[in-house]
Amino acid sequence: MSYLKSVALTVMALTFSAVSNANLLVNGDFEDDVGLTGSRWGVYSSINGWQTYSGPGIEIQRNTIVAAQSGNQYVELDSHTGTDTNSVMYQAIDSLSVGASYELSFWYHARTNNGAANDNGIEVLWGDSLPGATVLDLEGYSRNSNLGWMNFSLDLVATAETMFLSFGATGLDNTLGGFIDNVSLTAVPEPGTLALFAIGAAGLLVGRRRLQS
Ligand SMILES: [Ca+2]
Ligand SMILES: [Ca+2]
Ligand SMILES: [Ca+2]
Repeated sequence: MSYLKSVALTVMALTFSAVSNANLLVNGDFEDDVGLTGSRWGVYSSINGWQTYSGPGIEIQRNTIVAAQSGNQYVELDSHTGTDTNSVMYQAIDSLSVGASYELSFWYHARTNNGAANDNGIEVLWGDSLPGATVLDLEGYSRNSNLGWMNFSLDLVATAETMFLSFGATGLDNTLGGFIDNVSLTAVPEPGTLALFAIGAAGLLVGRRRLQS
């Protein structure tokens, strides 16, 4: 492959990835400053991009129990203060295309060895109003299975321009639960968009070939 041809393909690949991979979530990595330093943790009614829907709040841990999957901070939703410690947090996402698919990706880590009692349960909810419907329910994971951080992804369809994505702790309310980190929501390119990119790529290649001949 000629140098120019490979540059053209690289530019197209980068353009395509910029179009399809932009994270639509605010603070999906939970790295925005909440005033934590060192290996500290705190519970917040809201953090940038995310609000508490129920329970005592969003617990941010800064490399406290495990190293973050990405950056320094991650979230535990079996939070701290009160008796019903399992919390739900949500983010509203605007300007979506009704009927379009979006890929949700996030990382999960079990904290305790009590998976049998669903101590580390995390559920994902999605809907055009709160609390939305459960679209994924992680149950039964134990830390002593040594699975570490696990990536989960699923396709979600927008049924309105504004959708609500929520994460909630489930199972034992005991301040110890599943961790989540590095959450992203990205548009899944429609077949028509892919076809346009393919036509564009073919056109560029033909153009190069003509210049070379
Ligand atoms: Ca993070
Ligand atoms: Ca906690
Ligand atoms: Ca728990």
